[in-house]
Amino acid sequence: MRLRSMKKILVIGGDGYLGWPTAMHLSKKNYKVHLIDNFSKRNIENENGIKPLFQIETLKNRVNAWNKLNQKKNKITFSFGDLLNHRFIYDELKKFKPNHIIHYGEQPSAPYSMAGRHQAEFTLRNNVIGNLNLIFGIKKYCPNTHIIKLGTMGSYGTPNIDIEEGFLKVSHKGRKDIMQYPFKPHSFYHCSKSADSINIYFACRTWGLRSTDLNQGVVYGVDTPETILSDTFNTSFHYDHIFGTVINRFLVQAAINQPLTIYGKGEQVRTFLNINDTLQCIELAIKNPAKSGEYKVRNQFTETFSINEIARLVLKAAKSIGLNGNIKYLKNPRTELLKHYYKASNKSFLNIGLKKRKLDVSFLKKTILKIIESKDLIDKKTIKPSIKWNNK
Ligand code: USQ
Repeated sequence: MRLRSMKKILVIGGDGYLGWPTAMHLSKKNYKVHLIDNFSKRNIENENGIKPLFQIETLKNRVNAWNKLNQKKNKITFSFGDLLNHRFIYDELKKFKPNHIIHYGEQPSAPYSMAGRHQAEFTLRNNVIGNLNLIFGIKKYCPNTHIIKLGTMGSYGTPNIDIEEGFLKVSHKGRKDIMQYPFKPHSFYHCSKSADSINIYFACRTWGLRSTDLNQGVVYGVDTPETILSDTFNTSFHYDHIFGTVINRFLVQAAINQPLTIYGKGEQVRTFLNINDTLQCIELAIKNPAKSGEYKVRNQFTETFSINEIARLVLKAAKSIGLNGNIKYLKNPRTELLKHYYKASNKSFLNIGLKKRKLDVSFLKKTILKIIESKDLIDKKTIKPSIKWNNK
């Protein structure tokens, strides 16, 4: 494969839980991949005394090891820098001129964004202004580049009507229009993602940029075909109360015979997908890009569950390998609807060929067994939620 014909992909947030597996996956598929990261997630880990479960190498070491293993011309490259520094991202775009940008480079934790004014401000500034600098850079240096932006299902919240993909047909006082789907975010983090969606849609309408906004559900899982090649390629798997997402937390809790921490009554419903389906969706989004001036929204999830349903599946898996498995219902630290209607569409990805992986007991069992191998590294102190949405 000649470099000249190879599509170039910029992955922003290449050090993260999804960014690093995406980088390896696309490099394997013969895309030329360049990463950038500001390591802000590692700073938040240090600030809060938390770390991912499996040992992770520095990004430089991972990139070097990957390039050595592959011995290919299309080596992954990496630049350290911050989207808040607009000159940095302008330079990167000017030099690399990507065909597609996959933008994961945002503060991803809802609880962190709710910890206080400083954390909310950091989240909004880092995410919204970083994204703004990126779209200004694209306009100036590579206006034909396709931006694949990681959004969130949490921007829609839990409305009492069906969730469509980005837009809603509205009929009001005898007139009709198609509007951006109303936002009812779950946290300041989700507010930052909603603001990004408004800004990107505006830039597509006004400057003719092209973007796919991927409203992703809650991701779970540890392994991808590339991370399992060597411990050096591990990704940042969290189980703590800040970065750990619910299924990953339950798996770790089950592995150490701790009760699963259900917030409230567990009747809240969310959408979910396996980390390998994130990779599949990214590739589908690359192969089916938005056109110039188009702002496309795809809801990125495969299944819908209540938290109780998730807990029941994890318990079944835990019990099948002789673990105790039990549940603790905690007073919900978040402000969220406890019981609600929920029906979300994901037709957009199904129409372009998404093959759904199912969350099943055998997958959960396998993951618990893997976690048990590293159970001495689990810091139990970081599991209990201590951040409240409203500490009145
Ligand atoms: N939950 C529990 N027990 C726990 C942790 C969470 O019952 O120990 C419940 C929460 O109350 C919430 C649900 O599980 O109702 C999901 O919480 P989460 O922490 O797994 O996910 P969330 O904070 O919404 O954020 C995560 C990612 C975020 C992504 C989002 C997709 O951190 O980056 O955007 O999932 S979504 O949830 O669809 O908005």
